[in-house]
Amino acid sequence: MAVMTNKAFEPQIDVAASRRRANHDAPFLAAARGEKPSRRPVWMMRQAGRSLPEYRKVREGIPMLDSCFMPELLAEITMQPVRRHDADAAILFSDIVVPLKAAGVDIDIVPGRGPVMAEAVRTPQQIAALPEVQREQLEPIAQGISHVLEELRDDQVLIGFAGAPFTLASYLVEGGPSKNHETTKALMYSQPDMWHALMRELTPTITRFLQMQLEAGVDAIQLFDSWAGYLTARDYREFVGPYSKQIFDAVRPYGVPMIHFGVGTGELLGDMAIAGPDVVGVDWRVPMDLAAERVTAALADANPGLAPSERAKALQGNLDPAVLFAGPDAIRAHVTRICAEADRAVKRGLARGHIFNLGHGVLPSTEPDAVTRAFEEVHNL
Ligand code: 1CP
Repeated sequence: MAVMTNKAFEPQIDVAASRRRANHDAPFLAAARGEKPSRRPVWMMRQAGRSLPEYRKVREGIPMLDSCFMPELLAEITMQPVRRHDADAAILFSDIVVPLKAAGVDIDIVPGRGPVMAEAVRTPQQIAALPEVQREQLEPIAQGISHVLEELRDDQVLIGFAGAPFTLASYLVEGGPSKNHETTKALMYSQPDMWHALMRELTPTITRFLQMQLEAGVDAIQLFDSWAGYLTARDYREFVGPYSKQIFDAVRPYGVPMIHFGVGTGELLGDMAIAGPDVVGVDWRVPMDLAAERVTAALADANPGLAPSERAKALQGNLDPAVLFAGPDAIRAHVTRICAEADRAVKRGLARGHIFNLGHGVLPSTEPDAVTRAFEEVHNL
């Protein structure tokens, strides 16, 4: 069926309210914009939390979702990996379910498991009853962002984020983490109207979560569609991509780099680029130069009028998180290979720049020193 736009969804853009800093020389921003960075920027998904002893110490006795609403604590956790690893970007310590929690949805993060719903969302009534988050409900996070910005150096950036509608919907429909996302897909295939209604309910809340972060001063945003890789390109185009595109369209006026990432999305890279980000995140399964070819080919196909330079996006990625367990020689070899692949794409005009990252998040048992070493290798190249 055709995707209906939500008539009630008219995002209130307040670019003037943004408290962004003037950090134009930050390597992250240069790479994202296709300028030459003073060094290759690097940060890692899930760099905050999990693997760090200093994180486990400050979180002791505090439930995960409570910590996301404590301004000083969330700022401290956001800064820990930046101090330890000399990262070029901080990623806001939060979670993709935070806007739902803030809006009053009964959801918790269960240690060792992840987000779990008190009640899975599977009926039209439950979908219609999903609350839309209000700006005031997110105030502690805006305060936390201010604290982070006070501590970051001018050449470091703060990345805000949100979960994309599909990935968020998966937690709601399944009721928690899922291996195969079968209930979610069953809803999508058997009751498409209900699926689209769910997407339309989630899109404004996700947009508002990002707007709050942008107005509080984040320098870039990342839309995590972590589980989109479970879909075919055809399904992605019909059921998912249009809503992620609405979100990118809504926050583009803030003028900060926008990143789009999902796991196992080698077959979707082109469609995820078409949704409208400036930077495409690549998981570790696809070499960076091949990823660049897929992105530019899809954009050229979708819009034959685009100049070749407009087709090239910046790329982010793509070290396999498992390599961090393989010792210094393997880390150096893989970092060198990935940077060479990305540089090749840039030289051929297929990518605007490279932001080094993992192909997915830092695994909880990763040795923090291995992470520091990988950051050094990237900076020393
Ligand atoms: O008690 C704890 O420490 C809980 C573990 C934890 C942490 C540290 C969860 C539960 N979330 C987070 C923080 C978090 N979540 C961050 C900030 C930290 C950083 O990146 O450095 C971010 C960006 C997220 C985003 C997130 N949450 C995603 C998208 C990123 C990805 O990994 O693909 C997803 C899918 C979630 C859901 C989630 N939250 C937590 C867990 C364990 C999970 C995954 C569960 C599953 O497998 O479905």
